[in-house]
Amino acid sequence: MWWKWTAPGIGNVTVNTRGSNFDTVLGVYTGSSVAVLSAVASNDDVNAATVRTSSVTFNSSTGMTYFIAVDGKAGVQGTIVLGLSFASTAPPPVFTTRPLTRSLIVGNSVTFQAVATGNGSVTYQWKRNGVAIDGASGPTFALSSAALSDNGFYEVSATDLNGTASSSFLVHVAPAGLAVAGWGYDLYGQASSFPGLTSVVAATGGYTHTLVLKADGTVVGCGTSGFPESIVPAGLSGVVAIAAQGNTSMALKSDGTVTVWGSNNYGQNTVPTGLAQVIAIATGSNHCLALKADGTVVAWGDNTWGGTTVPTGLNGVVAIDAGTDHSIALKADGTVVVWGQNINYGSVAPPSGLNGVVAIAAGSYHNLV
Ligand SMILES: [Ca+2]
Repeated sequence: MWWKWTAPGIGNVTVNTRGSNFDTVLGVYTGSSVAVLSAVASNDDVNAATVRTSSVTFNSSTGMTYFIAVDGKAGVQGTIVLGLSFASTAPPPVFTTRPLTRSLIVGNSVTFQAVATGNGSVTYQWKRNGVAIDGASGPTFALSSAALSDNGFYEVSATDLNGTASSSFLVHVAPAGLAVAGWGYDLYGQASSFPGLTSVVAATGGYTHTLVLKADGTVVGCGTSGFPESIVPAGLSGVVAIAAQGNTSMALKSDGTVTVWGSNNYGQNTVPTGLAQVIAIATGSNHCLALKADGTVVAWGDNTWGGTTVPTGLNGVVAIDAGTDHSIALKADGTVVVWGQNINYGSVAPPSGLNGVVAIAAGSYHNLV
């Protein structure tokens, strides 16, 4: 008896006659006709002493048609049960265009685009905060009139015959008409020098400086102009997120690249070569973190306490933050990973068994979830 089966991709294939009620012989072949078949694998008994059905395992090629022959040993006959399992060993789709983080004001519109190549056609699904968005199953996703409720962590998954790959990004939606007010330590004007700033979408501060992100993607630095951390690089535009701590300033651009300025006492202004596809940023006093769209984290700058030693294999990250010397990451599974521990101020390791976390925040030498 002959069957034929065409492999959907490269993978491990197992064919067996388990359940057949007689002593089988099994062979798998390729070829254009019966006259020119070449054997791929064959088997008589799974176990010669006890199991007289047959099983073979082989590696398939994409689109290859396999001819499967089952016979009775020495001419015996019976009922054939044929089983076939296929486990893809091919990589899932690869994103060639990833949607990246955007910052906008309520009522504005934005369209995100994903392009992935894979084995055959690729299907897409967009999610917000881990929940599939109804009807969002094409390569583009639009917020036609952004609302505060659209704030969140987004993912797009791309699925083909081999599997699924995901890419993530953030949407920051700010109310219209925001301005900034400050108070407190103001020796350098860091709490007061906001010269009529409007259309603000975010503000943050370090020791003695303040950064304000405007809806047009520009950044304003406040504080004494003699401090490099408050001097925004000329021409900086397209910014979607800002971070500041100590004497370090950081900006994430809509193209997924990062710009750092400030004291540079630990080389934190030197962004790693080729760093791209970043969706979120955080800075400690002297080190920097970047979360990439593929869920991995890149760190650089001061590593005195290991704050830039990202744990090997860390992935599935959805949020990052940094304390003075340490770094913290939240994973999609609700667990938290911390690295870089200042022994002068004690351990910042998460409590044993901590899970179900939805947000993180790093203090100078402590963490909150
Ligand atoms: Ca047999």
